[in-house]
Amino acid sequence: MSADPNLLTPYKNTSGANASLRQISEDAFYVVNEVVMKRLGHVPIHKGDFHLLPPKVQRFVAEKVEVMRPRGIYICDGTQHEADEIIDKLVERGMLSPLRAYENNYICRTDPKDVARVESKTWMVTPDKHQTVCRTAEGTEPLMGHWMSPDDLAVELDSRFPGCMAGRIMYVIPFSMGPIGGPLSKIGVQLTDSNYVVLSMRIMTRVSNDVWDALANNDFVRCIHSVGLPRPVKQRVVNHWPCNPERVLIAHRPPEREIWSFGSGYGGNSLLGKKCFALRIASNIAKDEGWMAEHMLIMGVTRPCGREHFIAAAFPSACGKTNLAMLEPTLPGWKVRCVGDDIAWMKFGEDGRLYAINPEAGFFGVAPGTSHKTNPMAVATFQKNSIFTNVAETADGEYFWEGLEDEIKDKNVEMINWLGEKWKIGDKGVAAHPNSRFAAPARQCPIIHPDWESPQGVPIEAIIFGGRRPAGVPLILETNSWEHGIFVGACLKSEATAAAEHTGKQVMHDPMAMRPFMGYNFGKYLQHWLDLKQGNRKMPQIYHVNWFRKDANNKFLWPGFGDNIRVIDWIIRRLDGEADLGLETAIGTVPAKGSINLEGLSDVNWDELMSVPADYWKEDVKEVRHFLETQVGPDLPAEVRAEMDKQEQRINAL
Ligand code: GTP
Ligand code: SPV
Ligand code: MN
Repeated sequence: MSADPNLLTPYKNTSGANASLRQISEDAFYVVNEVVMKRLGHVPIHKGDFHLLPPKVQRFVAEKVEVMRPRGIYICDGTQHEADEIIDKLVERGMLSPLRAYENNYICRTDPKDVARVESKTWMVTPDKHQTVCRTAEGTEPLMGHWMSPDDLAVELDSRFPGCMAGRIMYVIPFSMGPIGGPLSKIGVQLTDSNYVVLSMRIMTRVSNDVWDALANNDFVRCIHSVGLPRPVKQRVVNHWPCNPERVLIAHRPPEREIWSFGSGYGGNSLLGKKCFALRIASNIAKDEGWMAEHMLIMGVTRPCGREHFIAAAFPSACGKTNLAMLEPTLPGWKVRCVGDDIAWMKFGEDGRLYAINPEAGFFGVAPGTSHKTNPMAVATFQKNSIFTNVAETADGEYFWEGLEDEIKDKNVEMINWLGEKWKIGDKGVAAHPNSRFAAPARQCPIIHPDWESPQGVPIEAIIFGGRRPAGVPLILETNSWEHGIFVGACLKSEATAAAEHTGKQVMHDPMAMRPFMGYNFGKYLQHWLDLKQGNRKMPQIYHVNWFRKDANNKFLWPGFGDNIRVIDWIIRRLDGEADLGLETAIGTVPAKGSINLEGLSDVNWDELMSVPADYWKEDVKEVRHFLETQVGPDLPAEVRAEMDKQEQRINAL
């Protein structure tokens, strides 16, 4: 299929025509030039004043209106009034329904074909392939990054976007990642034809008219999203959830700071501030500007003595970030407060410390497994003003999912499961989809940190990597140096989860927990981490944890959740330099026997939990070498290669 030559394809060449357009009266408000008006055509503005938008936004909107041809434009202001109006409309239509047991909570079910991120259809578009992917070995498909050429993208976009909003409203969402106007914050404008996306973006990001003012001195990330089902609709719409699963495309143009998403309305595919912007595009900006955009939670931990420490932790999707970020300590006198549960933007300050902000404003958390027992703070957070997607609803107007069996009042209550079928506990099948989620405002979290919106961020002392490793990997280890920590992060692996389209439980590589979110060449990304160490900077100590080691009976060896504070306690005492805590091994320092506080826990098999089995690691180091040599190849930084060589020698000496 070739591109329609008559079609306006602004994505083809931003350095040409568009760039010159962008320069016209960049800072003059109230100017709408003729070109813009022509592109806008006679599409009515349903809400907001187009003339008050910054000219660069007017042009962005007008260009896309000309291509996508919506029946109207709705400029969002992020107010409660606006949300109420949209919610009323969606409830009337049957797309959302109120969960009567709570205040302002709603449930919705997607088309069952649209339930998770679609990694196979997510692309990074750069002129040179190796800006996106590493120079992998001959015949090796790159695992990190998925590249498409700009020419191929133009064809893909031309075959999807023209007329894709016909009969629908185009919502214009001004949003800030991070506190509006903050030194670490960035702005985005998302165009979408999904009102579910509008409501979710309002929870997950800061949507406000103030964003327009902050734009005066800043550029913005251009986010274009369509469910890909223009009216009149030719196929059957399931659950009032328009989508186009066969035609899904999520494409990023890092040099242009632009995102094009088509065909899906769910999660990271459509809430473009999250993975698309805050990780894939932001990691590119971060590389250019000397900071970091990472898939990490941020927590503040206060010890019984009153001292507080901030820690960031990178775990792959559905591996426990939200849970750790809101941990309720089982050790007396400890306090955890949440700064963020999924993404951290971090930059070194003048004082040499690494400062982190949570660019998001809400939690988009995995529902199954979340309960009063496992994560009481998340439960408290989503008692109001939240949206639940693909969970079950009880006849009492409550939510339900796997993991709530012990907490539900009436265990025989009739439910409608995520597929819209009648369901009861004990029936076959599941209540909720494994990747069903809640979207809840972060400010409602009872233990949200008082500084969670501090524009400067909080100072990070430790970075933790971790994944689901059923065998071989100890509960905790401390890496030997910044460089060794980067090597350990690069070797991160985990069992596949339901957050993406993978099936089965195979252990997969997920370097730095960023495999699905890498914005550029992974070797260059590792080099960027290495380059951050300079001058007076205090590099955070790097750790690796594994809450998921199993015994011969397939049972977790570690209780996890609130008891993870015991591991955090060990980390903090190590940071403090307390003596006799560590035992050096070939892969890093593990806790000396008895150095983790296990008071009140029965039957923890310390030796099995902490062991570093020689045969396992001899296999692992071979596999890791193969992985890094074939996947990263000549892009692997020499320092990381040296760490691999040293670790291999240590392991082979076992
Ligand atoms: P994303 O939002 O996809 O990035 O996931 P996440 O990393 O925030 O994962 P989350 O905290 O939502 O946890 C995912 C699943 O892991 C849930 O079902 C939790 O119940 C489970 N989980 C979290 N922490 C632990 C733990 O310490 N031990 C065990 N066994 N399971 C855990
Ligand atoms: C993840 O998969 O890591 C998530 C959910 O946080 S989504 O926003 O859908 O990517
Ligand atoms: Mn995540």
